[in-house]
Amino acid sequence: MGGRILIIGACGQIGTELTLKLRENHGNDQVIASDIREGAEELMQSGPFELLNATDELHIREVVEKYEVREVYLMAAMLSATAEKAPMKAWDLNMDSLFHILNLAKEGKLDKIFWPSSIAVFGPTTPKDNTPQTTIMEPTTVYGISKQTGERWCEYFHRKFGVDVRSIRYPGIISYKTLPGGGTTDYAIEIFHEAIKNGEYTSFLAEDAALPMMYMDDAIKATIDIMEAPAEKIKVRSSYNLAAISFTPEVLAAEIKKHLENFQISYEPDFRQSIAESWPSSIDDTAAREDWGWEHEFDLEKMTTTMLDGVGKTLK
Ligand code: AKB
Repeated sequence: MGGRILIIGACGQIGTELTLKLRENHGNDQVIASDIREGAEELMQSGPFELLNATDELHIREVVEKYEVREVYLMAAMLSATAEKAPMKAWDLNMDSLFHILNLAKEGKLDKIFWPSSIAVFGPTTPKDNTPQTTIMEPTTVYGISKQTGERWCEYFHRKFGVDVRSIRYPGIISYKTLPGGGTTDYAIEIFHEAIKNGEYTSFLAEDAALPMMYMDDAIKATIDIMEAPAEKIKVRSSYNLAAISFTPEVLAAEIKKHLENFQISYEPDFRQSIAESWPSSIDDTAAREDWGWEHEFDLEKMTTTMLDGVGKTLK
């Protein structure tokens, strides 16, 4: 085994922190960052970087060969809100990139792949509370349809060709170092920036829109834990449910108010509200906990204090 790690989509919200953590764990020159655009200074300066379009199969192959890559984290994707505005572009990006990586692994050129799925694979007919690992999945968004299809292909490539692909269904990921782009759960990050800058926030989701969420450190830990687990422990080869905290905009605003007592929130739900309504409120992640020992660390209180502190420092 051995070989280097390639992150595709390294400059995005999760990609940035994942790359930095993997470089800390494996050594800077062992982890190749790539994206369609340049990213945070810390990421650009800490190790190798390649400008790479995730749909460009030939270029991906060249980069894999050039750096003797054996593991890929495919983090490039168009998220739920943006994908509704550019359905075909989202479909092409989300599916083509996955096929390029699955095929490389099928040819024996990669040992292991990480590909993120999302709570967006669920839909309005899915049980909303404590959504089981295996249940009705009728997603109504372009993003959700692409993630559900991707899950089926991952399982197929594993079963048919023995590809070691591992995946988790991310909830909304909350962080302050890199901003998210085009998701329905992004309000839970914007709210901190606006609370600190202006003392008020207008939420694009309704006050009672409960969604599963997770602090970034937990998401990174889950991603690395599932990749480091012995292959026989990974029993689900579509994608694992993963949970930490669930809350509504109203509950999050009340938590922020404990620290910023003059903070005001108002609500002007837009098209993202109907996306949120089609997703689960909370997730049952027993399979991830039992199979590969997943445990979260950040609850609502700890996430809120960490975000206020972190956003406060970045805005200084
Ligand atoms: C989004 O809101 O689109 C993403 C997700 C839940 O996958 N954050």
